[in-house]
Amino acid sequence: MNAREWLAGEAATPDVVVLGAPIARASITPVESWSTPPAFREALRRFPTWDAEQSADVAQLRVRDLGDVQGDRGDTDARAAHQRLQEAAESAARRAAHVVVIGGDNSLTRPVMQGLMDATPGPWGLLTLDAHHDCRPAIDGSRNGTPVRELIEAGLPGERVAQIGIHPLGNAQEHADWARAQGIHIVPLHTVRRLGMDAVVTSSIAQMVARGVERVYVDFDIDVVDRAFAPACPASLPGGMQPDDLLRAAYLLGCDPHVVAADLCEVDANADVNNMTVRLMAATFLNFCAGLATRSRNGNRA
Ligand SMILES: [Mn+2]
Repeated sequence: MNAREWLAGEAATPDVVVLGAPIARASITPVESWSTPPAFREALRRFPTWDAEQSADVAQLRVRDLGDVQGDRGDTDARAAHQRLQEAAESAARRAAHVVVIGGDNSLTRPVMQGLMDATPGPWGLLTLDAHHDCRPAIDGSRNGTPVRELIEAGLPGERVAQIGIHPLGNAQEHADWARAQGIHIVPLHTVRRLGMDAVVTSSIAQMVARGVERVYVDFDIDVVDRAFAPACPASLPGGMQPDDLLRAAYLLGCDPHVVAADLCEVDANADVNNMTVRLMAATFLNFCAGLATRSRNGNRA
């Protein structure tokens, strides 16, 4: 069985549900990221369910793909699609302990996390793997550069946000200053390189837990990865994260009992080169799921 066949299984009581979010209208750069959820599913055909390094088989997880939420291609902006996504995320959270959303542009993070928080109120934290702070002010509504600011302004305490992989040339100073002033735990790329991904994931989660976080939502913005490996991300940069570090982070976060949900975003499959970005996205998802499978094998279901 390949990973595509696994995802097509129709578990009645799933451990993890998957939702596609084919949206693109909120992207600051015009993109066709509505094309990515189907390309992501196809890319899974290239992978087995077995992860030899972790000795984990994602097929041990009961999965249910709920399909794609209606996107925003027929709309003039993303507002209606964001509302649909928020409702879909809320109802997905009632079906399974874990929810994974496949974007779509990064504006999805705000409505999806809000839907999950509506379903399960409590002290949530947000951990991003992203070259950018996504702390632009939402003057023109929700965009792919605004979700972290919107969530904080809606009440998520900044000290319950951690950002791994911030790129030195990825952000305006005013947005970085705003992020710092909110108390966001910021881990720049050079710190990832100096300390290693295991150390920064462990310390980021520990920081959030020390600040009262019980449930962690992870935003995997694939543009955290070096542009040479992520050409389909409109805002990926040279000098970015190495793919193996992203994959390691995905596995570690899947293993962590605080982590309950994730999104993978910012890939425009129609702009990809030799499927390399979409396959990286698929591998990130599989590493996250291998972590979830390891967690349940260890009897540590969150
Ligand atoms: Mn982003």
